[in-house]
Amino acid sequence: MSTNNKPTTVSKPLSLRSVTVTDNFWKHQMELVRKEVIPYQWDALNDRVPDAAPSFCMRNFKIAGKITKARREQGAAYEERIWPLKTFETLPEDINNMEDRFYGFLFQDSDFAKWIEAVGYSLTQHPDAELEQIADEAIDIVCAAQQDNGYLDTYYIINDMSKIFTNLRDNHELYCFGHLTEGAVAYYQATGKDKLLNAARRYADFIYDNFGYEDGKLRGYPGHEIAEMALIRLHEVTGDSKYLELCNFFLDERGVKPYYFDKEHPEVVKKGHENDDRYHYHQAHLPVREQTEAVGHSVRAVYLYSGMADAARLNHDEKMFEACEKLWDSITNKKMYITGGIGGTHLGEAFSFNYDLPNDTAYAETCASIGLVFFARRMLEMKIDNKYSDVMERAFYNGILSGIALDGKSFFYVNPLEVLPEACHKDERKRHVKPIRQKWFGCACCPPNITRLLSSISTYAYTENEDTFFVHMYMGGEIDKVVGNDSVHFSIDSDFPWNGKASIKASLDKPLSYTLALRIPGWCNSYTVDGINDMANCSEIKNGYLYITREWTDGDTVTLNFDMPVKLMQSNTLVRENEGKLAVMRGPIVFCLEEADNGKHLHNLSIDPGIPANATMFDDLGLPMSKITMQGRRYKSSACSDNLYKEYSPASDYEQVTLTYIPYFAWNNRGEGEMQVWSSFVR
Ligand code: FUB
Ligand code: ZN
Repeated sequence: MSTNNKPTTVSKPLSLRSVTVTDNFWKHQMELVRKEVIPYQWDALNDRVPDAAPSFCMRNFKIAGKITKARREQGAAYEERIWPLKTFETLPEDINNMEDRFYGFLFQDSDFAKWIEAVGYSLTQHPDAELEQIADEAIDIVCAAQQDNGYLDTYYIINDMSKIFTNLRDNHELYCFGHLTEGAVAYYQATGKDKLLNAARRYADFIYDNFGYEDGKLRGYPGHEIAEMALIRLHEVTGDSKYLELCNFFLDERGVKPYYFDKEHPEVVKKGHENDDRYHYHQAHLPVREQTEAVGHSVRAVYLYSGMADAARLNHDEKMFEACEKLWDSITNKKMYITGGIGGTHLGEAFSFNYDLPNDTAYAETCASIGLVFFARRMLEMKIDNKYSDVMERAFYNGILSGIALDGKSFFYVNPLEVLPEACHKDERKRHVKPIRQKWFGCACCPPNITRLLSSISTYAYTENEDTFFVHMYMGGEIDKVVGNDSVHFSIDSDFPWNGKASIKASLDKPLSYTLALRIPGWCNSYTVDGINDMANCSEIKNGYLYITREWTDGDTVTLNFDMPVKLMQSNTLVRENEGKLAVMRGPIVFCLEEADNGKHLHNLSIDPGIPANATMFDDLGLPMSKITMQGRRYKSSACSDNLYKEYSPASDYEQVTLTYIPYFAWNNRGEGEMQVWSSFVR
C-alpha cells in the first residue's frame, strides 16, 4: 500500500526464468508434474486413459476446426446446418460411429487451456523439445477452430453460432476465454511463440467489441469468473489498456440492477426475485465494492476476488481494495477449513453460512483452494502481511496437495476432512465425496488446475520490488535478481515443511544495499535468526515479516530456525462440528488419522493431550514425510454391544492406544479406508 492508502503495486512475482527450484519437497512435486502429470493429462484430454471418464476436449477442438473450415468455404449456406444446443457427457453406445457433435461439459475447452498453461511453466523451468512440439501441434488444432471474427469456443462453434453470448449466466464462454488467455500468456512467456497469444487476443478483441456501455453492446459479465484475472494478464503482457478497460467493465457491471442475468433469462424473473440466492451463487447480488461476505459458488468467488485485487492494484482503487480485505477476512476467519479448503456445502459447490464447516460432507473443491492462493498472492502484491501468506502456505501444503495422488495419476475434486467409505457408497448426502482419487472426471476442472499451479509454484513463494526480495514460503531455490545496475543471486536452502530451518545466502560482485523481507509464519511461536551481526540496527518486524535492510556482501547468509513443535489445534467454538475435538498440526502441515494405521472406527479414538506427541520421518509412501504418534484411547471392543443405547459408564470402557497421524495431503494413497482430521480428546 502507498502512504496515502491508495492500493498500488508493492511487490510482483519473479519471472519463472529467474528461479530454479531446488527444494526437496517442491522440486519433487514439479518433477512429478513434468514427468508424469503433464503426459498423463495429455492422454486424458485425448481420451486415451483406460477406464477414465472421457474428456472429449481435443476431439471437440478437432471437430470445431473442421466446421470452421467448412463454414469458411460454404459461407451462409453452411449455417443451415445447426445442432440444437446440447452437451453429451457420456460415450454413445457405438463409439466408432460418433457424430461430429460436441461432447462433454460445455466448458471442456478450458481443460486444454489449463494444460497448455502448465506446459508453458514447465518448459520455462525445463526445456523439452518433444513436449514443445506436442504443445505446438495442440495449439494448431485449437487455432484452426477459431472463427474469422476471433470467436473461439467449441460448444457454440459446433452447435450454433447464432446463439453466442446469449447465456452468460450458465454457458461459460467467458470462463473458457479466461482460461484460454491465461494459457496463451504462459505459453508465450515460456517459448516466445505467439500463435496462441494472438488467438486469445483476437478473441479478447471480439469480446471487447461486443461488450460495453455503448448502445447495441452487451452489458453482461461472466457467469463464472476468471476472465477478469485473465484480462489483467493480457493487459500486462501486451501493454494494451483496452483489456484492463474490459476487466473494469465486467467488475463494475456485476450486481447492477436490473440484473443482467434476469434480462438474459426473462422466463425466470418473478416477484421478489431480488432475494433469490442465484445472484449470490454468481457473486452478482451486489456491486463488487459493496460485497463484504464471501458467498456463492466458491471457485467463482475466489476467482472474482482475485480479479478484483488485480484491478484494485492497477486502478489504485481504495474501495475495491477494502472490499477485497473484507472478503478475505470473511473467508479466512469464518469460512475456511483448517486445510485451507473452502466451500462448506456441495449444494451449489458453495460457501455455507459462517462457521458451518462440516467435515464429512465438505465440498472444499481443489480448484477453490487454488483460487484462494490466487487471491492471497494478489493481495500480497498490494500489501505485505503474513495473514495472506499464512493462508497461502496452508492451502498449498494441505487442501491443494490432497487433490493429487502421490503418483500424480489420480485426483480428488472434493477434499473432505473425514471419510467413512461406506457412507460415500451408500449415503446420497455424501455422493459428492469420493473415497478414492479418480483417474479423471467428466467435469475435470481440478486436475489440470493443480498442474498449472504446481508448475508455477515459485511465483507464489517469492515476490520482489526494486529494493526488496520477499520470501513468503520457505522453498529452496536459486534466484537471480537484478537490482538497478547490479545483480544479486540468492541461494535458499530449506528443510520445510518437515523442519523449520531455512537459510538464505547472497552472492554478489560488490556490496549492495538491499532489503530481505522474510515471513515469520503465524504458526511459529519462537524462532532464531543467525548470521547477521548488526540485526538490532538493521531489522524490523512489520505485519509478520522480518525486514533486514543492510549492505550485503558476497557470501552473507541468514539462517532462520522456526520452532516446529506438534500442535493440537481447536476450532473457534462457533464451529459446531469441531466442538470437543482437536486436530494435529506441525508447522504448516495438517495431519490426519487413517484406517491403514489405526484400524476401523476412527471416531472411537480420542487423543490424550497430556502426553507429548512424537514426530518422526518415514518413507513408506514413496516421499519422505513426517508422521506423528500420540497417545490416546479407544473404546474396547466389549463396549460395542447389541444395544443401540446404554447407560453411561466412565473410563473403564477404554483401552490405551497409540494414534498414528500422517500428513493430510498424503491420505488415501494406500487404497480405500477411513480418514479423520478432527478427533475427540480425553478431557
Ligand atoms: O464450472 C466450471 C468448474 O466446474 C467450476 O469452477 C467447478 O466448481 C466445477 O463446477
Ligand atoms: Zn475443480
